Amino acid sequence: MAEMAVMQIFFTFFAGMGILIAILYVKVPYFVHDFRYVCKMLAIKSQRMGYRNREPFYTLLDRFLDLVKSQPGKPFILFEDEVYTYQDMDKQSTKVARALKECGRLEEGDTVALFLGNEPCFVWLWLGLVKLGCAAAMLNIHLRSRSLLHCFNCSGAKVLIAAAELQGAVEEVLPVLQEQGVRVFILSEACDTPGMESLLGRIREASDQPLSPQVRSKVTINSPVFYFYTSGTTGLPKATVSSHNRAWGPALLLSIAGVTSQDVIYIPLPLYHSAGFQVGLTGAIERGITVVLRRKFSASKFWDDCRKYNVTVIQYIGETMRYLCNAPKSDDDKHHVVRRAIGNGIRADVWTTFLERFGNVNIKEFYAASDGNFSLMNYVGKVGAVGRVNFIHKRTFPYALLKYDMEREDPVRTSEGLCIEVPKGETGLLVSMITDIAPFAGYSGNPEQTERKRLRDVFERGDVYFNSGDLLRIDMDGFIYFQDRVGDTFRWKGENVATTEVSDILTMMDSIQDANVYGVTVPGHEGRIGMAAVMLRDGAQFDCTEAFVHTANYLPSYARPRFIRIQKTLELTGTFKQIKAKLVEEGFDPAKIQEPLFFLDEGQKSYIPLTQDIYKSILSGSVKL
Ligand SMILES: *[C@@H]1O[C@H](CO)[C@@H](O)[C@H](O)[C@H]1NC(C)=O
Ligand SMILES: CC(=O)N[C@H]1CO[C@H](CO)[C@@H](O)[C@@H]1O
Repeated sequence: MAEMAVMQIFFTFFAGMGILIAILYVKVPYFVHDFRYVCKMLAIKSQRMGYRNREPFYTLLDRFLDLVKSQPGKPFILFEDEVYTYQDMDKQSTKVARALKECGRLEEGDTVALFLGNEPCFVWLWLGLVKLGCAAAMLNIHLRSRSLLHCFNCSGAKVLIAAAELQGAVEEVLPVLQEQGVRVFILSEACDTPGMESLLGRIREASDQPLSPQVRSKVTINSPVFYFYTSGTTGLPKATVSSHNRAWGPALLLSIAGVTSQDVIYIPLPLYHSAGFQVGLTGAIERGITVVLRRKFSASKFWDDCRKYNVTVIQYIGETMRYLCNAPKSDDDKHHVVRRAIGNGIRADVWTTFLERFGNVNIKEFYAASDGNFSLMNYVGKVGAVGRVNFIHKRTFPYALLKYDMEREDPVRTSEGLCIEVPKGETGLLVSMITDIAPFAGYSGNPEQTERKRLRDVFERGDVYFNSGDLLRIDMDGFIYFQDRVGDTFRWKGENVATTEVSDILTMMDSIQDANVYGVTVPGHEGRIGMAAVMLRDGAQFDCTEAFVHTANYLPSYARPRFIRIQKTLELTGTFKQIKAKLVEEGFDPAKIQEPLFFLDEGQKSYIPLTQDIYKSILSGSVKL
């Protein structure tokens, strides 16, 4: 009898569970995905707690050194026809550390700026620096003159290491660097320029005997390990610092995205950006996998590389996915073993085309504010979304979409001075609460810019949120979609452009009194291309060639305004902010704009009048932008 009763209880229990699961399945169709994601997040959280609580705490370098012990012969970096195993990278980075300690007189806690493109030595230079307890500042290789000096200086570095092919760019700023007592090393065999030293020979001659961990004994969990640059809302780029502790956040994204220790990842993105370096490279170290590193993304070589190296995971940005879809079709399109793609910025139309054309690749789109402390991941694979509202995630990292006034470029406030959350389906400004577990480290040496990213009195007096500067939308099923950037930055060719930086450069010209810089969309292109409305000084002429030379000298190519329109006056808001919305809408169509309109022609090395013919060629894609 007792047995019967027990059976009955069991039966009722399981039937009840069955019904519950069935209800959940109908009512909450993504329950399984949500549940798995929450479990994964909890596992990651406890993994990080474990790293933190170890004595001494566990860093990415410790992880790398463990891999060197456990899998010394496994390839770590494949580059062109070169193969570097985990052990090779360890030895090479030890040589770097020894060479720099000696001839660079580096001390624990120093910062060194790296100015080089994707190549294996990027990785061993960084590892070498970490072995010395130093941090690396990753300079964008497109930086020149003033922006190069600015970025170098805001990291506080006293040493610069540059690739041989960038020697010219360094020579331009060398007098200033020398005044500041900066030591400059070039990655070449020999260097005749006074004030620069060649480094390769010294690395080669250094011993590969492991250094005593004593040389980095003062490193704490909060010591900086790298600086990346972002174009925040205004001004020149800002350095965001990452500590050993914070570095684990992006390094664990591959794990969250389901990458296993058997995978091979393809990184065609620049290592001086945090996507390529932190998510891709340090993520690979966290997983202990092989990295196929490419100097520069190439749509025509992409799949050949994937086949050649048996790549299983690719890293992307929206632009690279669009280039792949625009490339000529081939019978081999589905012939590869790529099973996962991780990145951000893929548009819904490209996503659909990509899957149709290249087969069943699981696309894990994420959203991250690298300077903030907030990320979302589309763990369901819903086309077009960057993430999904997840109750537990939202409780742990509170965030909201706020009603935003596009004209005033500020969140809308109630009569009490508080912000308003938009209802589902409407677009709003993403803000995330700054808390102990989601801190905002701010920008190195730039308290004013740091404060601008803090939004206060959002839902209560005294609360503080991180202002992402991004507009997002949540649909009825809880999927989150990226809509646009606001304020003073736009993206072009995968790079962020700060409009005030560009207008500062334009107004350095004698003829230009004021400049209003913004981005305009071009059909078939991701992001926005730079455009400026400028007002000339009284009696001044717009000198097309001078303007070209000036922007080419001071701005990286992606930030140069491709279109310039001359206005008699620049329109301002009541609070003296420049009005951009109307200009953005008017775009660069000469038929619509009566004012003088110019186009930056790279072939002619000058701005030239934008005619209807040129306009048409741009739209049809026959003029390359
Ligand atoms: C890729 O896989 C094939 C078949 O498994 C193997 O023969 C080849 O050596 C692999 N190539 C690389 C670079 O690992
Ligand atoms: C979402 C996110 O990246 N959160 C991280 C913010 O920083 C803290 C401390 O550095 C981490 O513990 C969180 O995981």
